Amino acid sequence: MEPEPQGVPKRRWWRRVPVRLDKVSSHMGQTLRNRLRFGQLAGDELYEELFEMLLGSDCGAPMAEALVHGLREQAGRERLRTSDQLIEALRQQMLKQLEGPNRELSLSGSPCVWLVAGVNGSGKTTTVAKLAARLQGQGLSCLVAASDTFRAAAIDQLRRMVAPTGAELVAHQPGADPAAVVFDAIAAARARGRDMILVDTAGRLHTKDNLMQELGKIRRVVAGQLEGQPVESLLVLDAYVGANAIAQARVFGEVVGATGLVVTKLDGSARGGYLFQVERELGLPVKLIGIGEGTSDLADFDPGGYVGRLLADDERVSQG
Ligand SMILES: Nc1nc2c(ncn2[C@@H]2O[C@H](COP(=O)(O)OP(=O)(O)OP(=O)(O)O)[C@@H](O)[C@H]2O)c(=O)[nH]1
Ligand SMILES: [Mg+2]
Repeated sequence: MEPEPQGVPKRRWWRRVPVRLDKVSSHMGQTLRNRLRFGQLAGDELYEELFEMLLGSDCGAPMAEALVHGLREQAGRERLRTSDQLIEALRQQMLKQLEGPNRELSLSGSPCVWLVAGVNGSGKTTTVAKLAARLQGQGLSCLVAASDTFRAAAIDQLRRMVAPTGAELVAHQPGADPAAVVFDAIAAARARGRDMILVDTAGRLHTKDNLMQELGKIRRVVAGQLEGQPVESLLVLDAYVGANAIAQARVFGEVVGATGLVVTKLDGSARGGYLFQVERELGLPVKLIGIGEGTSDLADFDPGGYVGRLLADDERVSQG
């Protein structure tokens, strides 16, 4: 018997990986900086235009309003005048909206199970492969459960993407019971002493009820085998789809007991503000962001770096 609880050493292996956020659009920040710098914006017009820019970046109206209101108040109170002062105040307002939630990914449990769910095409399978690559790279052995048995091609896609990561795949035939795949993955992880199980799930089924029942069953199997698990149920959202996906995501999130969000396809999307909106609307922390199709294009969501990118901090540097 190990005297030390399982999972404690694992936690040390999960290191925050700094990923450059160059691929996240800084269009809004660039425009704002330029217009402020050339004195094109002042007074009411500044706040109206900022509101429009925030809406355009997909922050959602309530969040855009909160940010503009907060900035306006701070600017008055602190008598802010220069473009740099205003940008700094906007940064503080944005960070205030993002502070609070715990964005850590739990590694507890032996094996530790992470479930990945979300509407079709949002990037679940790609995210599972990215997580496998990252965890394997940090010395954690992963089993990937191919629980999207709905489409034959889904299992092949997962096999292809996971193979280079060194993680092992547990798969059944197309059409098999997705919960049975998870059951086998747990047995295999125990027998082989693997650290983690990553579960890829289907995004579509014939009916929504069917899908929801299936996800509920997967959760029950995991909970029955490993008390209190899965420790992470990650809900994947596509930044390109934006606000339309939120209602659907809410239903998924409730069924899988979501612990956090993964927002994918932020690379090149002008909808960088979407993260503010999903956190507010879904009441869940964004834990990871997808910034490309490659297996290394996954970043921890770090509010400071992210807001800096949105506000085009590199523009400030290039201005000297
Ligand atoms: N640009 C970009 N593309 C991404 C990202 N994540 C996923 N994709 C692409 O999005 C498409 C769908 O990704 P999948 O991982 O298959 O999505 P899924 O949710 O598993 O899809 P279904 O299983 O059909 O529901 C693929 O073409 C991916 O390469 C990302 O962060 N950035
Ligand atoms: Mg998939």
